[in-house]
Amino acid sequence: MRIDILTLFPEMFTSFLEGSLLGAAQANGLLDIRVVNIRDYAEGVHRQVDDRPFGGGPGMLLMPGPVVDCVEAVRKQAADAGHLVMLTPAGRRLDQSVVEELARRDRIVLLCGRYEGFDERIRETLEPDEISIGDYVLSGGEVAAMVIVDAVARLVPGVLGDEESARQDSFSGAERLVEGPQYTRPREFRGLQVPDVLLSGDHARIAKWRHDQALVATERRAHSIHSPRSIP
Ligand code: 6GU
Repeated sequence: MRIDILTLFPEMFTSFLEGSLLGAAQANGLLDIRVVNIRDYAEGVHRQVDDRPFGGGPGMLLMPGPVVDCVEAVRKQAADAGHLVMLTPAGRRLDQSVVEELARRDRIVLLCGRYEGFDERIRETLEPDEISIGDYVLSGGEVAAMVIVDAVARLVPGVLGDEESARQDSFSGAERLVEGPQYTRPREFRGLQVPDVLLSGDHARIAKWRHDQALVATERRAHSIHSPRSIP
């Protein structure tokens, strides 16, 4: 799978992409991830990429010229122009089913915004798939792009090594359950015991227990979302 990341802050991705999982997947040829500086497509001695909004208001907007030129040039680099994603808090909310949808593509192009947003004509010209990672405001799309790359990459066959691991994750499978509790050694920690069923060797009983626990954890989470703990 090829992923292009278009940003004004390419250095933010350096250590992220060198990390163990993504580093190995790129070395193996399972992933081809490229970071492109939008400023390389800006004109004039100042290489200007942003400007003040017409009509007034705070902050700066990304200008359509350099952004559209950059996206078009990068998409033309391969026969498959890829699926264009714009990172914006106004987009559809990312969840595991959106991640699975992105992971099925051969190429995605992630467009990161900074400042107060994008000139509207960028959307009108490029008609991107607009995605948000949640209802809060980030200073730019870079962190959101890293979230998408991390979540998508682990679904690409071969990247995790153990394909079963992605299949068993929280939010995977038809029921979209979160995982229940898990235990490793020691069998007793400060008087807390590992549940007997997990030591029984009865795989059917263990699978049923895990599913029941996942239902409990998912139900508890549904309640916690609607009644958050109060701030002291
Ligand atoms: Cl994709 N971008 C920004 N700037 N803020 C966000 C976001 C994206 N998703 C949630 N908040």
